[in-house]
Amino acid sequence: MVGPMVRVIHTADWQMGMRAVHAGSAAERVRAERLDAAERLASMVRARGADFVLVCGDTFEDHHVDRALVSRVVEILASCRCPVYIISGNHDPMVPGSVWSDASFRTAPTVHVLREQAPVEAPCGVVLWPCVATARHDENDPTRWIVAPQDGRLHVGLAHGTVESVHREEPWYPIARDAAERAGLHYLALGHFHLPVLYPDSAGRVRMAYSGTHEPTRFGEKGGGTALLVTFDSPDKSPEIEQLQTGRLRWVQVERTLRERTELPALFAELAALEGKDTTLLRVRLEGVFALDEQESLESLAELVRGQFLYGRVESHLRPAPTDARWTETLPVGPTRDAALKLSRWADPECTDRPAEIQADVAARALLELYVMAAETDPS
Ligand SMILES: [Mn+2]
Repeated sequence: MVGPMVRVIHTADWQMGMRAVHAGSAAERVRAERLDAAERLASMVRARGADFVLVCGDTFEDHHVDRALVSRVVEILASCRCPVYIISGNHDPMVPGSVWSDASFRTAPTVHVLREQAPVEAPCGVVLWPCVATARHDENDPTRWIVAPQDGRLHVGLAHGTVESVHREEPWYPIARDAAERAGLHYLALGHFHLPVLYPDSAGRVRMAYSGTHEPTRFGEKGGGTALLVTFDSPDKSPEIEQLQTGRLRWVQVERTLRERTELPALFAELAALEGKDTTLLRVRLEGVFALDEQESLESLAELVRGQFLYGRVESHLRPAPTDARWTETLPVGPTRDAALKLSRWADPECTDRPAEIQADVAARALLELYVMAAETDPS
């Protein structure tokens, strides 16, 4: 039987030892922050009086991570001061000679690496169903083996994989959206997807979830840096789920297509006003056109991005705006060229055959649009 209340902290995707080459000069800091975030998580485990912790895969970036780092991670897990149950993921699959055979795991009696696909007794009478990843890729649903008996006990699964469509480009370890319900689990703790996602079952009860990575890992990853506190009152009720904030860094990606002269100063003001620059990694990708006399604004923007943020870079794919209409003559003969020639004529304020409903500046903007489109499709 389940006691009055069971509290579980669910986390995943620590990816310790991540090289973070995409963070350039801040790579070292990014790696250090992953350890800090794990320490913050361990202190939340203690503060919330969790009964145990579930770590759902990809604790390590790969099997080649530094052994001192493995010891440090085991130390942090042990500092939770309650049992910790870990499954492997696609980054750190359970194979002979893997990171999981490191001696430091044997020094921490509360840290349990679940090596086999078999039910495990956890505190408070809970039964765990670990889905152990044994390869980088697998085409089968890792939860398929689970048939939890409806015996009044609380049954909780751990799995690492892709719930229908969260990662279209990476279809490995597919997990059905109704996996928890089908397996008879009260809760299925998931890892692999880096943002927190809760999945209600057919009755509207949340029975499976991704916790999100404890610290975001890449540009554009909005909303990670989380863990879940899952509280079970009774097996008949869905658990109460609270999202905890464990991460600190933000990976911001800004993509802009510039057309008008006012846009560069506006973007500068927007980025200058961002809060928390010292914990923000920023990637700015610019497309479109800029006038030659805007070169200076572009350089100030690059300076702001590089100088004031923890890490920043501007990827400029801007093209200089045309200074006259000669480029239209390089277009292949056909409708695009006809349109360009017409717009170019209409863009002249002195034009006499421009339709009354079209203003010269509208025609000029449309012409610029065509210029960018033509430049982007030009393989040169
Ligand atoms: Mn993964």
